[in-house]
Amino acid sequence: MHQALELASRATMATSPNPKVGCVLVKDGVILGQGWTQPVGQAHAEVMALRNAAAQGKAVRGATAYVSLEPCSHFGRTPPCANALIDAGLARVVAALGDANPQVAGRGFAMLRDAGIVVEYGLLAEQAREINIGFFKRMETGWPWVRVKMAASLDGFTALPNGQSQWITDAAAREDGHRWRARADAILTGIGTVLVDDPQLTVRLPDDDAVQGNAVQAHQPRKLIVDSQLRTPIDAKLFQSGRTTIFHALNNSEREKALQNIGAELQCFANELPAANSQVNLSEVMNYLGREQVNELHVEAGSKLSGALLQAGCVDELLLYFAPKLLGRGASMFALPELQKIAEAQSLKIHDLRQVGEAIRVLARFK
Ligand code: AOF
Ligand code: ZN
Repeated sequence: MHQALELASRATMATSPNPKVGCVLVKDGVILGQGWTQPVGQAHAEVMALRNAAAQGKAVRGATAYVSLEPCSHFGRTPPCANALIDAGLARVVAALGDANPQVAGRGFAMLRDAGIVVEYGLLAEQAREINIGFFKRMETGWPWVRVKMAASLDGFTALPNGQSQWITDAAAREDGHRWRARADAILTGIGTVLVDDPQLTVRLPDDDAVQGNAVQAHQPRKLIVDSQLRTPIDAKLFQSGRTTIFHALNNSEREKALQNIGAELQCFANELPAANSQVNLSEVMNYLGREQVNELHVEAGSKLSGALLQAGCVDELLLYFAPKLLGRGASMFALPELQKIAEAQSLKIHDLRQVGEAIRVLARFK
């Protein structure tokens, strides 16, 4: 199963919204074939493993399949993997965990059992879930897995009072940040950041990632901006490549047309009736992204949007880089309402803690 998980992590972002799965076929302690999920619409891991065994002339009848997810039971873009395993005459299937897709959940296992195959699951389930954490979140709740990234000084400031923020963290931490961008389906920012930083919101990684077969290089996440009053400049750098969607809360056909003319997609999700002071309804944004099959959403925004997402209960984890610098005064990380009691504080647990370059990297999740 460790090997199956390693194979799953070789699948590229092109599988999305389909989860990344790995499969190893074993008989008498010998690996007969292995495979991982291909780009969406193409073969799943189990089919790739069966093909791999066939290509080597290995007979898989009576073998065990170790799969990092329950084999699918449905005719989606591809036929059911459960059928392929049954037809190949496998004796046993060991899965890490069940599929959360309601079209599959439990049915893949049932199909295999009905065909007389021994089914077991639960092996390395937690690790298997981590690889597809966005897929599971979306299948279970309809919303993407939302990660908010922030870089700050050791005393918690993200910029100087005059707005300067480039660069608080060193190149190593910034490159690490790009790796997190690369594994997301979409990157979200706010109009404040667009106006101040004019970000490109692209993934930029050194070539060695492509060479090592991580293949994160090719994937550029979709770009998203929360811009209630449609203030995004049409010459903003982020329009230079990729697909951009602007969430707004204003009816202004002139601005709308100007932005659509340069290729931006617009979605009006106003909290009240669309007007000059309306705000974007962030829950509606999450519903929309779920419908758009965004599994993992990476947020790189300022304190206002990041704080608002926290307040709206949209955030699953914080990815924080603390550089060993003191700024004394400046912009805070999250705009949150003043509390009267410590007991009212939003409380998280540390999921991962390590040093990246000079910075301390904290991955914290809500309980
Ligand atoms: C598997 N093995 O490697 C993956 C699975 O549209 P389709 O046919 O590609 O099916 C997509 C669904 O299949 C997806 O939502 C998830 O439930 C499952 N993914 N299943 O047996 C795989 N990637
Ligand atoms: Zn399948």
